[in-house]
Amino acid sequence: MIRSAVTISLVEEARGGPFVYWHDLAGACAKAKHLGFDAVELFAPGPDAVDRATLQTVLDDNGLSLAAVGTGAGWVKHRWHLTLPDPAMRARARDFIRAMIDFGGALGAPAIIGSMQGRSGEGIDHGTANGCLITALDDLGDHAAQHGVPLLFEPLNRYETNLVNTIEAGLALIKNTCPNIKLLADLFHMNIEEVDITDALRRGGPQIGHLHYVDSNRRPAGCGHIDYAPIVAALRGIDYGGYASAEALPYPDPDGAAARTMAAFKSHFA
Ligand code: LER
Ligand code: MN
Repeated sequence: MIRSAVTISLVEEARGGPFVYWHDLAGACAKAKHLGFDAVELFAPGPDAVDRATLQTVLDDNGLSLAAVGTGAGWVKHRWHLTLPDPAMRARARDFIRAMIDFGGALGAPAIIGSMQGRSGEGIDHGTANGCLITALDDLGDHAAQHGVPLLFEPLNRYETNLVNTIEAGLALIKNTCPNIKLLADLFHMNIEEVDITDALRRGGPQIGHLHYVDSNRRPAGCGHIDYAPIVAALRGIDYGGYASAEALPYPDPDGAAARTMAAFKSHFA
């Protein structure tokens, strides 16, 4: 069964980014419950930004699960990522992600590596950057396994990274890592990079661990030009049983984005 999730950002520096609810964790969870979401995906400033017991209480009070936690605050707040030329800075990125894995893992949620994959170029060639990424994922994937959760790795479009842009490239990458890494299929990035989104999902098969459910223009599902029927069929075909998580712009506003997502979710996955 595919379950619904909606994003909440608590990161000031991410303002303007693709998150539905902003800043008010308890308020967002109450709204998510009211609309019938199964879970929330949290983009937090760091591992200590939200008290875990408080978060668990807010989730329990609203009958919600934690679908996943983002790690991109390491980049937007600190300018750390896993493929920086300086080994000390890469170590900071890895420590930050490890702590975010512990934060989410304690609540049964996987962490996402998206923008923290970084890029090659200034001071680091492509092969070296790729090697750094594999070494880090190997280590962090093993770490996530201690919590009984996978580590989610997200291919991003070409304007955000030059390392892993497609599901196929993601599959090639994780062949070289520990087996506890799953891929995150973000329909916004896939609409830019994939030749055929449904083929890519089928190729990903059991390695697809999470879905960013969003439209071509990064507005909520149904507000752009993605044709969802074949995508839904492809997800069913691979027995996808994870979340469809609305990582979308708050268009026309957070409440409207959440309501539009839930209406689309019901029409696609009911
Ligand atoms: C970034 O564009 C994105 O899609 C996020 O999920 C990455 O952390
Ligand atoms: Mn995404």
